[in-house]
Amino acid sequence: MEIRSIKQPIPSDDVGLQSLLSPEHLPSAVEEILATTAFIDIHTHLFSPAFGNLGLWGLDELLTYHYLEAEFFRSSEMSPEHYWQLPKAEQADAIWQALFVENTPVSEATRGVVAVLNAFGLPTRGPDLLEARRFFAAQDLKAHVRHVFKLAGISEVAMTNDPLDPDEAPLWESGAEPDPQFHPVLRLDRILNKWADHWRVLVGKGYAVEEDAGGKTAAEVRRFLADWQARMQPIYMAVSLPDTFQFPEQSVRGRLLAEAVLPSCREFGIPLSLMIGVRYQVNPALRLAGDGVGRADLRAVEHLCTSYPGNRFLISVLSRENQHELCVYARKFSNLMPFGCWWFLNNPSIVEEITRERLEMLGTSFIPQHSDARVLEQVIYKWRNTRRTLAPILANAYRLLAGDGRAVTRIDIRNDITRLFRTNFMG
Ligand code: RAT
Ligand code: ZN
Repeated sequence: MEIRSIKQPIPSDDVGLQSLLSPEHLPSAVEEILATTAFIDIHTHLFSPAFGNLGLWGLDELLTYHYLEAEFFRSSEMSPEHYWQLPKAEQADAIWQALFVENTPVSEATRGVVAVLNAFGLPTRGPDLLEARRFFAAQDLKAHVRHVFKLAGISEVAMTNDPLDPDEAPLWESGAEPDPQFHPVLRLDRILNKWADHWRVLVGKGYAVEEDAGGKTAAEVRRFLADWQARMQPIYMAVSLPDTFQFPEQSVRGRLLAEAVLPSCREFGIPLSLMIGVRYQVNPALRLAGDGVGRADLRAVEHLCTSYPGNRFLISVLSRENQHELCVYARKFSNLMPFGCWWFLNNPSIVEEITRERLEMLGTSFIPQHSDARVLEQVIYKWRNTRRTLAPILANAYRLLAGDGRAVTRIDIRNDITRLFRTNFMG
């Protein structure tokens, strides 16, 4: 994987780094090392500036994040039908009014907006958004990206790039400029989950595929993936999957996974990311905010890891109830890398529970978090919250270890944090 690695030479004669830390110094040492290690954000919906309007940033996008839209309809009389007809700035105003003026923004997603405003020194409780809008309108995007990444403590992010997205594909086809801070990820949702709506698009692009995925379809999808591999140079392939996901399965998805996607990932030497447990469109009136969660049958993961030892799997499960099973499977299969506390799980109480469980069961062999940011500035609050939640968990793990007879040094902590937030992903 072509990821820049931050080499932080550790001076072997530095007494401060090598000395054993006493329990009272652990919290501050962990906090400091978390704050000074640049993380890799392995799953976002952000785009590099070369993708133009596809990349969301700024105040109106922050306020109309679908996590906030779901909360808005609980605190406003406005119907979804009315809301969707409004221009974006008016949607943002309505959300600000309902969730930030008429109510105290204590939820995770609302606090996030407050934290972003605060990071830029903007008012967090004003009756209107004039000053904030003026601030964002004055930013030069490229410089703003660098500033935001610095504030978030990240060196690079993974994008989500679906080659069948009609808005995005033409940009790749005309040669999107690579950006070392934004890594492409080949997203397969349209191919694997919505084949009936998209197989004709492949036919239109010259691939001899069939509706029932018969005939030469698997070979042709492999050819399609190879062409996109060459065009995008993705660092992994990815798909989100329903709570009902089964594998193996007599279905188009089962067949395309087994005969096209898995062999292609092996051929290109890249992992496959599976995000399992979405109940799609439980309330379609809410659009992007209308998906729910369901417990999945992780025997599908067991089968994948057993039957495809030559593939590497990055796996995130959306249901809280699936988290322990995922850790058990990770203990069985070294080609499985659990990652992130995804979407409805990205709240401090649940992140804490899942991270403690993973540390206890897997040591440092997992990836604690990704941001899933859809709007650039969200990485500021999401990574800030991750660091804040993880610091006491890690410090406590080291305190327990010291109690059992082994104190740690700053070098140990730095190695662990680098492994968790960088090298576990680089493979
Ligand atoms: O967290 C989210 O924003 C979800 O809407 C999904 O995008 C999910 O993260 C996904 O990548 O499918
Ligand atoms: Zn996502």
